[in-house]
Amino acid sequence: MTAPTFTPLTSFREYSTEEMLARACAFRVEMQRRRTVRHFSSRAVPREIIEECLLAAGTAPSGANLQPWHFVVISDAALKSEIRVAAEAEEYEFYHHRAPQEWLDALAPLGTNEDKPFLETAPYLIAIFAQSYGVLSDGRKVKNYYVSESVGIATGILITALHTAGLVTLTHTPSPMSFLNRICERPANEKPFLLLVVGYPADDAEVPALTKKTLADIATFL
Ligand code: IYR
Repeated sequence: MTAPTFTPLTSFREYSTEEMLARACAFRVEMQRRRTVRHFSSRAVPREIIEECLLAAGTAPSGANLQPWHFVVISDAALKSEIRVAAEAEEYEFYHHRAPQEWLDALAPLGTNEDKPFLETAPYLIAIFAQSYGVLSDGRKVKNYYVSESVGIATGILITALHTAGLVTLTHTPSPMSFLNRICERPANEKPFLLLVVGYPADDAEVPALTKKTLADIATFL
């Protein structure tokens, strides 16, 4: 057992109520500009931007601070093609056989199908892995806690960081995704969580006309 060590909280900043409201409002407006994009440009993005966003994602709270995530950043054209081929094979099965009609109906407003050209066009694919358990150097397994909550929060911060930096993303979830372990050479304790497509939008990019729920729909104050 490791005893806790505490240090003073020096990073906290207090704002006036007006400043707080202005900041919260500015952030809300900024996030309302975020759209999931499926039409990507092949324009290059400097790697340092991705590195900064990954460092932001790594600040996420996690169960027992075990940080049960791993991000594989793929820019290699041959690997992206391999991922496209594998993902499209799964997606074909999904759209033509596996998906129940109810699911296809729910997806209809998004206009998605089994074609995933963006997996080759976008400059980066970030494969996000959730470590179901940790492995010590002597091979012993260590339990991780609240893995999907932790990785989900880290992914949310990553998406927010990339949007704030001026890029667009697509949260892509081919199912099943175990081909990502093989292609990314990740060990058995890591489960693919999702594949984030990252880059600039194509010049003629379009997005589906969607609305978000109202505050009254998503929140209750007691
Ligand atoms: N994985 C498929 C289907 C899909 C499922 C959901 I839920 C979405 O929000 C979007 C797509 C695909 O990527 O096309």
